[in-house]
Amino acid sequence: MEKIKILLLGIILFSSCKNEVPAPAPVGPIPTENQIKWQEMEFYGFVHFNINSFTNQEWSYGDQPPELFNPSELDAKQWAKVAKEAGMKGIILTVKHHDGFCLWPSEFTNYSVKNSPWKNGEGDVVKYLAEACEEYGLKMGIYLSPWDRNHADYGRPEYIAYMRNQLTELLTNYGDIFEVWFDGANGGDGYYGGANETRKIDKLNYYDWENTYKIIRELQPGAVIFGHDLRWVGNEHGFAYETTWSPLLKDAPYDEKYSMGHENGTHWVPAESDVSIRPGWFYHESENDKVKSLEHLLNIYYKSVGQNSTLLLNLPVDKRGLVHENDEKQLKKLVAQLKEDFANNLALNKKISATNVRGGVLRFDSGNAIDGKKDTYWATDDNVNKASITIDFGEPKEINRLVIQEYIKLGQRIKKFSVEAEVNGEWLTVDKQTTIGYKRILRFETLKASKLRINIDDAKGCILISNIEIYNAPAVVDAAKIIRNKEGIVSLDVPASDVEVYYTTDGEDPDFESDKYIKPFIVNKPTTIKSFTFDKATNRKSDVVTKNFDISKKNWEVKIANNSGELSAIDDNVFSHYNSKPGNGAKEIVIDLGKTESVYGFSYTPSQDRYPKNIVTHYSFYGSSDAKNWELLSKGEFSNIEANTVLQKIGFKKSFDIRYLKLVADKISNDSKIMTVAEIGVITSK
Ligand code: FUL
Repeated sequence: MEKIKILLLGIILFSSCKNEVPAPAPVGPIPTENQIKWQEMEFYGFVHFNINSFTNQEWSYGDQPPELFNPSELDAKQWAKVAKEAGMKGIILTVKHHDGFCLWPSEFTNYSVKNSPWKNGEGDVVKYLAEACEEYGLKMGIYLSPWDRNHADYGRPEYIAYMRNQLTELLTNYGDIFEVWFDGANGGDGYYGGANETRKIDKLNYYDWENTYKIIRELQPGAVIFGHDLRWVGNEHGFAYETTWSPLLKDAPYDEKYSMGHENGTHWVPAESDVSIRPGWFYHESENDKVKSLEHLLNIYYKSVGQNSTLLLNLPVDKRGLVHENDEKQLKKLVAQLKEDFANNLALNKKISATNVRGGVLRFDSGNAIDGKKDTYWATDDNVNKASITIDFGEPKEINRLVIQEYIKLGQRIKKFSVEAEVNGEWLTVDKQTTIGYKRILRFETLKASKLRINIDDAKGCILISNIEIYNAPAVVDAAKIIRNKEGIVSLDVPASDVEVYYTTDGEDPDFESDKYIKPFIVNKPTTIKSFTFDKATNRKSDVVTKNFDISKKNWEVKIANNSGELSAIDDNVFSHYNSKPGNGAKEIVIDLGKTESVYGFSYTPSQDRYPKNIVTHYSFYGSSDAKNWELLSKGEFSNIEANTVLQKIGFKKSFDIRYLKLVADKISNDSKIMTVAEIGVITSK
């Protein structure tokens, strides 16, 4: 009896000793509770809606009359329902965009819904959204543009008091706010209470951010602040980098490295990827057929949520005050596909082992990585920053996705990792990557593997993995790329050869009765092409993709440019671009259309490079019948073109008959002396 007692005591002592293996110490900066809650939201929605939704603009000057704001059937519950069904966890609303128009009846300005005809000035979009979010279990965030092109005091100290008063109203009257978004576009020309001038501000100091943030901390202690608690990912395509660190050197220059975060970062400032479901942020009827394809949306998801970032996906609410049915349809496809992709976790309840387990205790065992609990993790001993973890499926399984998560509460650590699979008794390298962070999702060719091994090849300290999931996602069929060359020859390109491509040229949706694509064909006049791909092997169809062409550029010539490569501006290929050279004529280009055309507008596409430079931000557009006498047909800005480098379409009030066109760059990004043009086009049909 005595012996058994001693044995039992020994076991207890032994295991309590083992339990005393301490958790690893944090490495580098660590997230706050708020940042963790926010990161775990993963996917949430943006709603861009305001006066621009009624004027077909991306940015307005601050002078549009409030009378224009008049949604016929605004229903914030519809927005919330769509967002909820798409798996979003919250909605951030543009309560005030750069034009200064307020979606709530602010006490501090007349430029708001209270002076619009909508609900006789009694409406409050922010309130309706707060109620809708509450009903659908979503969190609400606000986008409050610091730049206000309407306000007379913008640029002066008085404006800061105005901005803070508004912030106080918003953070007091509408319940819990999860994120406050302050846009980076600040200062420039505007209405400014009638002054109609350009006002520059010092972005870093003008807003006295430190004291502005204090208001948020006090009124909404649970909120995170964009640009402070989290960072912009550096593009508006919705893609984070493969290497994405949440730690950041806050004062480092704002460049690509900043967007990727810093391995030696001193502050925890994770990335947020923002993108619109359409080319523009605001609603434009002409973009109803430009809603991103399933394939595109999936890519965005995998490159944001799957690359240690959150995804903020914008829904441009339309003139009715509703999320358009086309956007809703695409979201439904996305959520259905994601459900399929992550339907059956093949790592669950499988045999798992690691080359090192911290202190050899259960608390840090490899099994913690597949137990479905976010607060347990596999950890290694302090001196071990290189180790492997292997999942044994017991029998060969088809796999093509790996989800892996670090236990970020103690910092982001992993610098390098690789994945291997055992296929037919042989180990193959599946992928070699860098960071993991909160979540990394790898997509790879389907393999029939009996084991999967993840090698952490380098880390900033010992290794902490809280989750591993493995899936076999169904293949998605890629839609064809619809391309036209300068000669007007259209091809529908698909990456795989064993698929069928169907298309229409009359704007109708294609089906199996439509033309089957066999060889390139000519399109010289304004035409809408719609196409889908069908994969017989899987019996799956791609999304329908749409491309609108205007007249072909077959007979076009660049008449005046100051550098070679000028044909790139009119080759119907946005991926090539013309660069002017410094000096005379650097800021203009003249094109001969070959014959007189009746034009209703023109288009400009800036360089599609990852980090485009020399973008025309303000233009003058002229037409002529003889290239001597020029008439100014339009002058203005390409709103938000620096951040969102999409095709810009400018319509005229009436049509003009012109043989020659001239685009003059009145202003170029970064005050550059040269310009780039990926493509110039004309609009010949209304
Ligand atoms: C940009 C703004 O200028 C756009 O209009 C849009 O609101 C986007 C989310 O941020 O910088």
